[in-house]
Amino acid sequence: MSSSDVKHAPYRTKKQVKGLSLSKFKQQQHVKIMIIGNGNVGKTCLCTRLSQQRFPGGSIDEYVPVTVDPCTQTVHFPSLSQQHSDPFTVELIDTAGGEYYDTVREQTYAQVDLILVAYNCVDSNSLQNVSYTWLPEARKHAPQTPIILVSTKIDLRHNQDILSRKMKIISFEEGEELAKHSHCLTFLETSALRDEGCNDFLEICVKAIMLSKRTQSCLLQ
Ligand SMILES: Nc1nc2c(ncn2[C@@H]2O[C@H](COP(=O)(O)OP(=O)(O)O)[C@@H](O)[C@H]2O)c(=O)[nH]1
Ligand SMILES: [Mg+2]
Repeated sequence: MSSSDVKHAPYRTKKQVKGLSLSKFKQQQHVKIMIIGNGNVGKTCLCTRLSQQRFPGGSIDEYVPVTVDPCTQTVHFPSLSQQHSDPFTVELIDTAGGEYYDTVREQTYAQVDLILVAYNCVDSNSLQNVSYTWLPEARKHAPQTPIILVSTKIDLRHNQDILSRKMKIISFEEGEELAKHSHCLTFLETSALRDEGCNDFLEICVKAIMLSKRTQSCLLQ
């Protein structure tokens, strides 16, 4: 099936996705999520924040890793536990560029329930590559899989160095516009460093997956 034949669930705001009740959905206890985007946009730091509730190395200066190993974790969402008595597991798969990693990444697309496409909100090149590289690659290998567009490092919008260098700062509205236009399911902004937009991030991912599965099963009937 080519990507043009696929009907994706319509764009929803973060609030709309978060407000969904999981009890409406056929339950799936284990989901797999991968993250893609330019090198250095903060994918590994976001995965570490989401899975281990910390920033790698503790601070920017001590930062080392290129990728984190795929990590499966049981997620306890306060708002989900009332709707869900069984534990819910989310497997987060980090990725990187380079020849070896390209093959691994391409093989991973077929296995995941959701793709996070990340860009850094003070790096226009990383945003351009969302349209030129990452969304086309994701749609090619996984035409039906829902995508969430993710803006990273939003703490840098207030960084004195960035402000004094008059660098272009990509706004929430610009990110949301691209997400709508590209048929992403929603748009989320994060700072792994300052732990902003991270504590309900996986809850929204899980709800986005369920929403997308429901849309696709309705379309098949
Ligand atoms: N200011 C800021 N820096 C970050 C944040 N997340 C990651 N970084 C820094 O950005 C660089 C690249 O991060 P990394 O997670 O390795 O990017 P990846 O190549 O996309 O996996 C590192 O120097 C991190 O310390 C963030 O939320 N805020
Ligand atoms: Mg990395």
